[in-house]
This record gives sequence, structure tokens and C-alpha cells, in this order.
Amino acid sequence: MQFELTEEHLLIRQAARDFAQTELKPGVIERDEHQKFPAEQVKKLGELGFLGMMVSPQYGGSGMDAISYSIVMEELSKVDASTSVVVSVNNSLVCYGLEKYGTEAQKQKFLVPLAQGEKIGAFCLSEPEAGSDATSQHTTAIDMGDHYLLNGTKNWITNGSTASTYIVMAQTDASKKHRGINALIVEKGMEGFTVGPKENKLGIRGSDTHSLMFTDVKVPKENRIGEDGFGFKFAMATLEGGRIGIASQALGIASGAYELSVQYAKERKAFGKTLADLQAIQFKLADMATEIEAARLLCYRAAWLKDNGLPYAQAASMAKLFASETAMRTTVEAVQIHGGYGFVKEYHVERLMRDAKITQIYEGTSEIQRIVISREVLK
Ligand code: COS
Repeated sequence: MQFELTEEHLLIRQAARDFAQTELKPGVIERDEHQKFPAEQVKKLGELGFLGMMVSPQYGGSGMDAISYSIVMEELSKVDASTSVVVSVNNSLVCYGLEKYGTEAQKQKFLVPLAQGEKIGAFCLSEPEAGSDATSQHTTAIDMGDHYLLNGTKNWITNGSTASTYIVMAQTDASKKHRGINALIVEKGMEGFTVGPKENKLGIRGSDTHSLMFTDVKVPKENRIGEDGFGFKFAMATLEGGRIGIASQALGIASGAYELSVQYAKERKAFGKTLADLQAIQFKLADMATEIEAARLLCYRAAWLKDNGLPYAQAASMAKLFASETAMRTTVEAVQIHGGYGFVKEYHVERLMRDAKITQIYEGTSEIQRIVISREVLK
């Protein structure tokens, strides 16, 4: 058992922390208010190698481990979860899946620019009538010999308009149910592919969330990932790693709100003392600190299992379930500690509270995580 981070982990943590303070913090309130995508910040993250963190250097990535990825996600999310979701989706839902299951030609053409941050990717599974029930895909990909004819609509797609490379799950053979689903690489600009209006969201408002429409889009056969019918397994396997990213994002939202609360409690005076001298506040901080530490250990354990080639589906679901519930509880308490100041935008905690909510929903709701965990328990 080894609880210490390596020298490399500490260095990457400092780099992400510095980036969050110098590049993300200025303007984060305004980007949230105006739903402005952090384009410059994402470009810089790409140049620093944060968009292809775990991809092998052979394909333009940084070749780091999943623990480093979890650390970076926490640090960025303490300040700006709208930016960190771009990092999470590009790394774990797009780059990871392409590197693990893509052909050499797909890796050269699509993975290299994504890992280098020259292009951004999107993962398109959810539909108007298929969120948690992901096997019930209505988008169709009819086999036309040398290409698939893609038709349908995808909903709530992160990086919806800024991405260039989209991995789209679609049903080729409905009689085979989930075994008839394929994962296809769709490029921006393909005829018949249109991006719907931007969603006006409660949280992570700087991120770019859209519906996508496909009308008779011709997707070449060489853009299919894996064997015919591998699409659902591809989506599930990719989401396993994605859940480590979102768990770490939730951890960061919680620890960001906690750090602001500790600072505020030490400064704010009430009843002739600081808030930090009041037991009611001390106990809130103690609960926050304990839950955050537990969430961090769950995130690191899931990442460690992944790094060591061990099964990690249950661990990733546990980390996401606990970290996202912790993010929600912690941010609500952080607003409470800040009182009236917590309810206004300048103090950051109200945004963190709004951002926390999505971590209980996307890449599998808390209820879906409980399904995954309990199935393992009852196996
Ligand atoms: N890795 C690889 N394959 C997996 C897998 C994983 N982690 N989890 C499931 N599968 C496979 C199963 O082995 C099964 O394949 P076979 O029938 O060939 O054996 C197939 O996927 C279907 O699995 P299952 O029968 O468990 O499907 P269910 O319909 O019962 O649903 C849940 C499984 C609910 C766990 C799944 O639909 C899910 O995760 N839903 C949430 C999706 C989600 O996260 N949506 C958010 C969109 S992205 S923001």
C-alpha cells in the first residue's frame, strides 16, 4: 500500500493548479454568465498536453497515468468545471476509445490531432429518448456496402459545436438489439450533419452543449470503430474511464468550495469572533474535509486499478457516485457558510453549487452507478 504521490504527480498537480489560478480564474464568472466557451484556455491546455494526457507519445499524447489525469481534473475543476469537462471528454471518451479500439489508420488520422489539442472530440450516445437506457438507440446507421447511412438526433452533446471529430453510436441492426449498435467516427462538415442551438444550462454554462442532427450522412466503413456490432460495448467500456474523469471533476468542485469556505470562515467575523471559532461551522468543515478525502481515495483507487490493467468498472462507479454526491452536499454547505455572500456570483460558491449538479447526471446518473455497483455486489 502506497499513499504518497510521486514526484511526477506533485509536479503535474502544481502545473494544473497554476494554470487554474492564472488562466481559468480570471473571467470564469463572466464565461459562466454569458455561456462563453473557454476557447483560448482550451487551446492552451492542448499545447500543454492536457487534452491527450494518457495517450502514448507515439500518437501525440503525454503518456501519463490515470492518477495524473485524476489530479489534473481535480485541480482544474476547483476553479472552472466548464473547462474541465472539455478535458474529461476529450481524454477519456474520445482519445482513450480511439487509442484502445481504433485501427492504425484511425489513430493516425483522428487520434493524433485530438491528443495534440489541434482538434476537439465529442462522444454522442444520448438521444431525446435514450439517456440512462442507452441500449435503446433510435439513431440508425444503415449498412450500404462501402458506407453507413446515418440518420437521427443526439442530445446534450458536450463540445457539440466546437468539436471536429464526433464518435456517434447508432443502430445498424435492430433485431440484434444492443449487439447491432455501431460506433462511427463522423467529421464536422460531412453533408447532412447539422448542429442544433446551444443549450441554456443550470451549470457548466461555459461548456458547449448542443443537439446534433444527422440526415442521410454518408459515413465511410473505415470510420467504424471495432467489429460490426461493437458500438454498445465500446460506449460502455469508454464510459468506465469517463466516470473516473467526472468523479475527479466532482471531487474538484467539492474541494474548490471547501477551500473557499475555510478561507472565508477564517476571515468573516460574527458574534465577536471569526466563523472558524464557531462549532456549527467547524463541524461543517470537518464533514466536508472527511467526505472529500474519502472521494479522493476512491478516485485514486479507480485510477490505480485502470493503470494496473485490473477491472475498474465498479471502482469507477463508486468513485463517481460518492464524489458527485459529495460535490452536491459540500457546495450546498459552502453557500450556507458564506451566507448572503454565498448567494451572489462574486464569491464563486453558487457557481460551484450549480456546476456540481451535472456530475450526478452525466456519464451515468447516480442511479445508474448504483446499478453497476449492485450488479457487481450480487454477481
Ligand atoms: N464494458 C464492456 N461491455 C459492457 C460493459 C462494460 N463496462 N457494461 C456492459 N457491457 C456489455 C454487456 O456485457 C452486454 O453485452 P452482451 O449482452 O454481449 O454480453 C451489453 O453491454 C449490455 O449490457 P447490459 O445487459 O448490462 O445492459 P443494460 O441495458 O442492462 O444496461 C447500463 C446497462 C444500465 C449499465 C447501461 O445502459 C448504462 O451504463 N447506461 C447509462 C449510460 C450513460 O452513462 N449515459 C450517459 C450518456 S454519456 S453523457
